[in-house]
Amino acid sequence: MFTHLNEAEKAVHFPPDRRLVVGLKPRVFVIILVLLLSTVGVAWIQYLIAGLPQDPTLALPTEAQSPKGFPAWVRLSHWVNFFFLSILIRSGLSILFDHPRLYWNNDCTPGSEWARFTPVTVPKDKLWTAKDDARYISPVLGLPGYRHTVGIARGWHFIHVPFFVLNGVVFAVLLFTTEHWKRIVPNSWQIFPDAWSVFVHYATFNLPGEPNGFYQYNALQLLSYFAAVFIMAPTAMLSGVCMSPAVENRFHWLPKLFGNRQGARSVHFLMMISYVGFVIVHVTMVAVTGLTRNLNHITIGTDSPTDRTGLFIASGIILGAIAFCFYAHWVSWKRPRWVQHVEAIINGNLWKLTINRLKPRIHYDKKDISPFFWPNGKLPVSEHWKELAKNNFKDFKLKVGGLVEKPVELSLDEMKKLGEEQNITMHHCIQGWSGIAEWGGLPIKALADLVKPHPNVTTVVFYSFGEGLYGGHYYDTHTLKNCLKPQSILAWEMNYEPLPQVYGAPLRLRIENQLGYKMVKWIERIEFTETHKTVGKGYGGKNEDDEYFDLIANT
Ligand SMILES: Nc1nc2c(c(=O)[nH]1)N[C@H]1C(S)=C(S)[C@@H](COP(=O)(O)O)O[C@H]1N2
Ligand SMILES: [Mo]
Repeated sequence: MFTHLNEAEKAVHFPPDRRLVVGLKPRVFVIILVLLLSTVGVAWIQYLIAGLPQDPTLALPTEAQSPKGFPAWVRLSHWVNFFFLSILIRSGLSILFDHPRLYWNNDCTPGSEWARFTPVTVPKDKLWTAKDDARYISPVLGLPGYRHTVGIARGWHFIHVPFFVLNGVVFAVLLFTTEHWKRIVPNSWQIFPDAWSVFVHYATFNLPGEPNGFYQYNALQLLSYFAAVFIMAPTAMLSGVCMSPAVENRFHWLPKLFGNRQGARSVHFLMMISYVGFVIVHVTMVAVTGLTRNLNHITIGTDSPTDRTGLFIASGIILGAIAFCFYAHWVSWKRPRWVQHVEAIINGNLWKLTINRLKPRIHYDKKDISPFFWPNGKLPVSEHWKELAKNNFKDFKLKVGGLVEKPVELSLDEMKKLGEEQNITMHHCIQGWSGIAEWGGLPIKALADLVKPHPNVTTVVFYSFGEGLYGGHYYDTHTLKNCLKPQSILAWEMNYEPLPQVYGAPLRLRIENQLGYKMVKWIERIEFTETHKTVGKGYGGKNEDDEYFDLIANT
């Protein structure tokens, strides 16, 4: 299947070290222990001292309840949700493993993570880039799995997000326009003590009476369904949105709901874990409380305890979803451009109307500057760059040309005379890490004013001295519009010092609403053009060409 990959690609995707290690900070174990003690522990104490509480399920009416049963829209959205959720979780895992560490702090300093999924301790004595840090995940768990497949994984994730949200919204609307909301929304405080009593039963292995789900759920079940629909899903959606650089830059207060941007990423992960936990318990309960009847409820909407139709249909749906997983792998490896294009068609258009219009704002000041900043990309091997570096780039001349009235070549000193802007901003890498730094340099607007692009120019190409992950010149493109937004600069300064080589000397790009891979480092020359389609392979950048990163920034 992988014969079409070249050696460099195989080396990245199938590294020799494929260990999967889960490391948690000791305080995480303490929290888990406290959670267990305050629930299961207390349930046992109550059971041993006061005996089993009365089973509230016995007091529930068994039939003739209204609303009852499972209308077609409930059944349909349930299975649609199952399908989307499985794709979102599996592609999310692939994304997570591209930066296998979770933090509550914005700087992502190695060692400060509360959870890690890598055995690697970041070496201090050599350059260890964020891409070096990416881990392997089995394709059984991840979509597409393997290592450093974040571009394709994001494709799958984002293609399904709008439909997952839409399915949820349609479900919620129908729930409240019919009376079915009463089935999963608590309407009396009594539900909480009742749910606790049911929980004491389960926790002490005394199965409570089982109401027929066609008419009633027990109190704990009702609360779990409520949480899955009205707490976990919205929290997952909100924390997902908060990871967008454009959203963090414009609506800084939103990620703050989760502490900060990395808090949002951690919560997003915790929602995934909650869903996995929910699905395990849910499926187990469906199986042990009358599989055949339960599956008739949720597939054909009847209450027959013997008819096998539901069982067959549900098995068919699950097999279909598994078959789709195989198909998705085939697409991921044989037709990755499809994923990239479909994502661009769906999300590109959505984003064009929404977050691509946002302008970044400044929120950070000196005290927020990160003590650590993950580097990414390989230092240029070009002799020309090395020569220039020896002399601190005194002989460097930035070439600016293309469809402009007045092409120029500028030294760093000449650029400094044109103007300087200093901004403290947050960097968002597509892999998941972030960092806050000060960047000083020339607003691209000043450069555009100088060279005067033709009226038909829409795109600016930034060529690097450096190479891409799989070789070949690194470059990326931006819309002229993005280049003219506030804080779009060519930076020669980082944290009030000359830009270090690792971080892109002599010049690097800062276009704040974009992800890190669009911020070309070691810039050699700039070209104003009508389209990105004639540059490189034509997808808008080295990562878009070779790693199938999102095309949406250029729409
Ligand atoms: N020339 C070049 N520029 C590059 C890259 C690269 O590999 N080569 N990597 C990009 C990525 S993926 C990120 S996240 C940022 C990292 O910038 P930093 O090293 O300052 O953190 O640089 C971007 N610019
Ligand atoms: Mo990145």
